[in-house]
Amino acid sequence: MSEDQSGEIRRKLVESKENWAREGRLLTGTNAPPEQRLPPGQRLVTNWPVLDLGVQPDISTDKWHLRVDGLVENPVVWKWADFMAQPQVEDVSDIHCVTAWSRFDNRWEGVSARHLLSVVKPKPEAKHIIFHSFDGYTTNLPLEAFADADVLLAHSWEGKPITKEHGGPVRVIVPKLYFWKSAKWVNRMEFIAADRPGFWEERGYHNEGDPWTEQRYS
Ligand SMILES: Nc1nc2c(c(=O)[nH]1)N[C@H]1C(S)=C(S)[C@@H](COP(=O)(O)O)O[C@H]1N2
Ligand SMILES: [Mo]
Repeated sequence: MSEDQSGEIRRKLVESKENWAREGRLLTGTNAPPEQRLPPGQRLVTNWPVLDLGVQPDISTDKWHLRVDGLVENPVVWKWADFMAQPQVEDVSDIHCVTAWSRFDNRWEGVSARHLLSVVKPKPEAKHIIFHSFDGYTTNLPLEAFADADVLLAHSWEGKPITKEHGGPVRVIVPKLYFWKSAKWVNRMEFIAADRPGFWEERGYHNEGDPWTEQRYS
């Protein structure tokens, strides 16, 4: 093959890869162009709106604890020091709120769902999780959805402790679902067999909440 020919092949290869990259082909999430990262009906914001029931519990780290119970082999109660002693991970993900705003590239730090599962060991009957929060909020999630690689119990956002208004000291982050599934001020995770709706799920929100298929309301 002449140098010209191989140069041409190479040029075409690079060109098609560049096109793929522009289209976000074979890619999901952070490498896709903005048009494709934004689920249907959402608009991009650069601020971070606050949404909750209007009560923002003031939980200092010395009062904070997380109980994980129900259908697990090893129930735990983690105080702050126990929680911080677990392996720490970082993950960058997008927020999609059912009120139609999305926020890209949030850098979270905390304990991964997978690590928590490896510690508490759900029993085979465990199929769902109810998250309970210090403000009385609840939300439900299939165990499978919690076990996703990008799910974590976060204590930091962009390198700083999550503020009280956004659910600090610890909130759940479930990037692939609408943000109401991400409990702020989490204090208990209850593993159960039969699904049970949480606060918003009881009030007309969709039970699953996938932004890509617009599972907003039931
Ligand atoms: N404990 C608790 N968690 C909660 C809520 C709440 O009222 N209480 N609201 C949910 C809803 S509807 C949304 S959109 C997000 C908002 O999180 P933010 O205020 O950090 O944007 O938190 C979710 N988690
Ligand atoms: Mo929400």
